[in-house]
Parts: sequence; C-alpha cells; structure tokens
Amino acid sequence: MDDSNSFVVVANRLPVDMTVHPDGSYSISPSPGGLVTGLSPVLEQHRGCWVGWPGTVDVAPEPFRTDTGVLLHPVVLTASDYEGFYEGFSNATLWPLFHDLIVTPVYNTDWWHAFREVNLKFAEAVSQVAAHGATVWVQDYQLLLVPGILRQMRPDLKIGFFLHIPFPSPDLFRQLPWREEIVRGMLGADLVGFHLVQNAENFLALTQQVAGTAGSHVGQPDTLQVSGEALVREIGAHVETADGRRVSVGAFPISIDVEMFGEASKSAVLDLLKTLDEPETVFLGVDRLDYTKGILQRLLAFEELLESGALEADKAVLLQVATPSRERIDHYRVSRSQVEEAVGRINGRFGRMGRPVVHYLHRSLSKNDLQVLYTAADVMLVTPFKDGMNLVAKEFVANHRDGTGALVLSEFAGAATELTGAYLCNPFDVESIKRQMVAAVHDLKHNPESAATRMKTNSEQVYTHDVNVWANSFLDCLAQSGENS
Ligand code: GDG
Repeated sequence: MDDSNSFVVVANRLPVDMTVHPDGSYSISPSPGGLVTGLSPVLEQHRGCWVGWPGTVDVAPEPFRTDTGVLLHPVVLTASDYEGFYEGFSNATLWPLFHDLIVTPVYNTDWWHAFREVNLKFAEAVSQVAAHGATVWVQDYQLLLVPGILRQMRPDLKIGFFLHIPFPSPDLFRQLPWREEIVRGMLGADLVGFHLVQNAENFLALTQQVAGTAGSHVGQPDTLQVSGEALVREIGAHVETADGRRVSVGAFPISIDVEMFGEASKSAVLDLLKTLDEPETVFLGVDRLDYTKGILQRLLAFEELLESGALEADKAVLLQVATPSRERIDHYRVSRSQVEEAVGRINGRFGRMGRPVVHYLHRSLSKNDLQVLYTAADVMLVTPFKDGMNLVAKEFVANHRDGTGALVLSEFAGAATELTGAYLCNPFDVESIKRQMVAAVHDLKHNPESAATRMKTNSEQVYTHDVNVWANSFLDCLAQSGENS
C-alpha cells in the first residue's frame, strides 16, 4: 500500500489522452477538464491519486506523476471488459434508464457480470493505492458498485460517491433486474451526492421501496431505513443501513472553471463572423452526439422557423458542433444519421452556394475554438430531453458576463434550476423551442436591456458557484459525514 495517497479520486477515465503508436509503444499526455480543475487543489495539496482507465484497451501503462505531483494510476480494461462494462451495461443499460427511457434500456446478464467484474477491478486498484484512513471520491454511474466493494475491502476509508447524470424516479429504476445490488453498492459510501434535490429525493424514495423487496428476498425487512436530518447542502438526509452506518445524501450542482471560459480573442471572433458572411443572428449548439441532447429537435425548430419566415435564411445561421460519442452503440448511430440527414435537408432547402444555413462539425474542437464559438454566438441552444446538469450552458453564460447573448435552455436540464435568466423550453414540443428561439431573438433586437439583465443573472450565478464551490462543498460534507453515527 502506498501511504502517501490520503486523497484518491476514482473515475471511469483518467484525465489523459493516450496514443498507441504503430510499433506498439504509446504516449500519454494530461488532458485537464472541469473535474480535474475542481479537484486539482485537493489532489495537489495531498499529492493525491487519480485511478481510472487511460482510454485504450489492453494497454497497461505504469502509474506516473503529473508535473503537479498527482499520481495517475491506470486500470487496464480488456476489449471484452470495454464492450460489456462500458458500451453495454454503462451506456446501453444505465444511461437510457437514468435518462428516463428516451430509448429502451437493454437488460443483459453478461453485461451485468462484466460491470461487476470491472467495478471490482477499479475497487482493487483503489484499495492498493489508498493510504490508511484515506478519503476516496468515486465518480459516476460506471462505478456504482465501487463504494460497496471498497467498504468491504477497506472499512477504514472515507468514501464519497457523486452521480453526474440524473437519478430517475423509483418507478423507472425498479425495472432494473439488479436494482438491489446497485443501491447497496451506492450505500457503501459515507456520502452520496447528486446534482439536484429532485435526484436525491428519488434516491431516498427508492431506498425505502427497494428495502421492502430486498427485505422479503434476503430476510432483512429493515435493510434500508430512511430518516431525515439536516446534514448537507440543499437537502439534508441520511439512510441507515443494516450494518448500522449512516449514509448522508445531498445535492451538489456541479459547475465549471470560470477562468477557462472568459471571452475569446476579438480578432478570432471577427474572422469567424466574416467567414459566416456576417449573419444577423448566430445560433449555436455544442453537444456530444447523444440522443439525450435533443439535437434533432433543435434542427427541426430551426427548419420550421425558416420555413415560416420567422427567421430569414440570409440573416440567421446555426452552428452545430456534435462531438463524436459512443459510436459503436446502435442508438448513437441512428441519432447521428438522423441529425446529418436533417442538416443536409435544411441546407438543401434554405442554403445558397457558399452560404449554408447550418454549419455542422462532427469532431472535437480545441477549448480555444469552442470559446470563439461561444463569444460569436447570439443565441445558445441547449435542448436536452434530460441532462444531469449541462456544462455547455454554464460555459456559454460564463463567456457572456457582459450581458450579451441569450440562452435557450431545456427545462429538463439540471442547469435550468440555477440559470433562471434562460429562455426555458420543453424540448419534446418543437413549438416551445421555436417560441423561445423567437423570444430570444426578439429581446436581443428590441428589448436589449431585458436580455442583458437575463444574461447577467445567469453569469452571476455561475461566477458565484463555480467548480471549486462544488468540489469544496461536497468534500466538506464528506468530512462531516458519519460523525454522529
Ligand atoms: C455529463 C452529464 C453533466 C463538448 N464538445 C467539445 C468539448 N465539450 C465539452 C464541453 C463541456 C463538456 O464537454 C460536456 O459537458 P456536459 O455537461 O454538457 O455534458 P456530458 O458530456 O453529457 O456530461 C452532464 C456532466 O457530466 C458533468 O457532471 O453536466 O449532465 O451528462 O465541458 O465544453 N470540449 C472540447 N471540444 C469539443 O468539441 N474541447
């Protein structure tokens, strides 16, 4: 055991980009994202450790320290682990189930076994590196079983778990054939955190319901009792487990590193606008190409507004960045072809030679390029059917601290609870998306003061609740959790 690691983060992915060269050698470079930024101060202060998969199957790089002293500890996944655990159970079972069945989840026992095996691998890796009494922070739905396994292996650890995606209502969750194991896995933690109070309430309600079925199944009718006591931010509650532990449950809305999303260079923005032929209104969408994100619905809304003349093809453009994601999963392939068909159709109907109305990129951009798009955009379209939080919405408003621009935001994105200055829409209703797009354009043009007040309300929220606030509030609660048990 390496006694230096008193703080360990475990996530499906290590924050690195790994390239395997034709001769079999490989190189790894750090790839900092929001989560890394939020956790950097604690990781660095404790010379902490990050356990995760480096992103390439069957390759086993040695653990190494970053320039700032953080130990990156790779977990090796085989091609078959990746299929069953990641593409299968994580992304074709849990992802759709936790996003309210936008597509039908697949329940496959082989995938479940792979999920258990891989969660065990992650837990073993943590157990190897964590110092006695260390704090371990487990991230997200791919590792739902890790807290429970770790609790068995290492009762000395303080374990936090945070779910980055929504937690569904108990009625939906109860479909899952392995529901009791998953709930018990989560309850291995001392603190279970969600983005929203609603998610935490769903989980608490579930622990009561599953307790009933689990009880009759294993003969422990009081396995999971819930009682409420103010312990954590937003919602204070805890669950008492059969082994007499108290698990705190709370809501901690994630946010962004605001420093990374200030305004882009003016000349780069002007160059872009010139390339676009100086449109009056630039709409922007930035998403992983995922069926939860509502990309097609937003394209349809744009198309219908052009068709009705509410928007003029000479004056409006839509820029859509759709980052490739989970491309071997059927529903993602279907989603991509639907989006690309719509882009082609809309440009065919309304574009001119050299002047498309939809500019579509299916690739990942640099943070700099993304920033240029955020600054150039007048109206950001964030229209997911369901989203744990949605950081893109927060990045856009951080970029428009001066009050320019407008955000059209789905009421089903977690961010809608905080960004009260957004133009809220129902993404299941194309008319609603259209209405809010038109309202945003109208206000920017005819009611700029009101539009600016709305954007400043949004950016104020993000600047006062950044990713550091998120990480610190979770870790403070984790430190306090279990103190009264
Ligand atoms: C999950 C939950 C929750 C996107 N395209 C590019 C790029 N991105 C970056 C964005 C943003 C991030 O990826 C996407 O974060 P979101 O929150 O919008 O969405 P998910 O990926 O689904 O994230 C979500 C989140 O976890 C955190 O808890 O909010 O609800 O689903 O930061 O900027 N970055 C670069 N190039 C791109 O092309 N560099």
